[in-house]
Amino acid sequence: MPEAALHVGSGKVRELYALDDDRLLLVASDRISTFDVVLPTEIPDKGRVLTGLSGFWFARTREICANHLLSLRPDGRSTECRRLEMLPIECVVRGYLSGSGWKDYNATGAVCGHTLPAGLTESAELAEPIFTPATKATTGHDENIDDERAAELVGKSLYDEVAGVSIALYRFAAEDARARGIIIADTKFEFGLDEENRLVLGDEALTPDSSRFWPADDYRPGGAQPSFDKQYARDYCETLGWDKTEPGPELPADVVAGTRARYVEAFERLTEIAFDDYLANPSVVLA
Ligand code: PZK
Repeated sequence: MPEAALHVGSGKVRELYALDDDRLLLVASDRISTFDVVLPTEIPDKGRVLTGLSGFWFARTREICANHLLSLRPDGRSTECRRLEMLPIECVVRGYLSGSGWKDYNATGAVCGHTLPAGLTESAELAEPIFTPATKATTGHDENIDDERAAELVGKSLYDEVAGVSIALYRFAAEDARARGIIIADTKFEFGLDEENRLVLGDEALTPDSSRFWPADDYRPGGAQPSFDKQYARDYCETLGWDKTEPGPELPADVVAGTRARYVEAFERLTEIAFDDYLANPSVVLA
């Protein structure tokens, strides 16, 4: 826990502290959620993998959009960042039909007002990525909204800017990841405004917790895809007959080790940096 810092928020697996008026500390824990439930067993270094990946993408996308990252702490799991005025929408980009996008398409033929061709199968790649904003639900699940509603929430010109920047960030990362054997099926960005009202990318970005990562070798449209990082834990949970309500089950050591290895593998494939080098000096991802 950081010294002399006020706790200002909690995510399911992350904590946020105020360092001073202008700076926050975002700390990624090793907690893992499956089926929306945080499990009692941690995955060692998961928070470091996610923090390192987020820093890696922030460093590589600065020309597309400014971001809130100031520095990575030597612990590898804590990000010092600029305090922003966060926008009240979740900026989701989908390159593939999965999750709530697949559900909405099945029910209506459209996702957030994007009418898609008939006959698409689950996990199909879309001809072009689509921007599918959602509201930040205070409880439960975020709700998909159309672009008219999202534009009401942030204003038309800012809406057009976040939509364009979100698509550009996704295209950049998805192309890079695909060349390294990982499909980023979709991803969620959170933006804020700085003191000069400039658009700044915040939160974590392009991690397996804010995105769906799929192993490209196993990609078979027509059904759900395995998760690059969480599949061992999900498969184990499915063997238990657990009803997916709190409390979640403990994970056995082999499932923990297998899951940790997948997180580290995602980090090393995407960054081309040895994870041990990151542990020795987290700033290596920013070079
Ligand atoms: C901010 N969250 C969500 C994330 C949590 C909560 N740079 C920023 N400036 C101001 N506010 C935020 C950020 C960021 N990032 C993000 N809530 C506020 C959140 C992680 C852990 F507890």
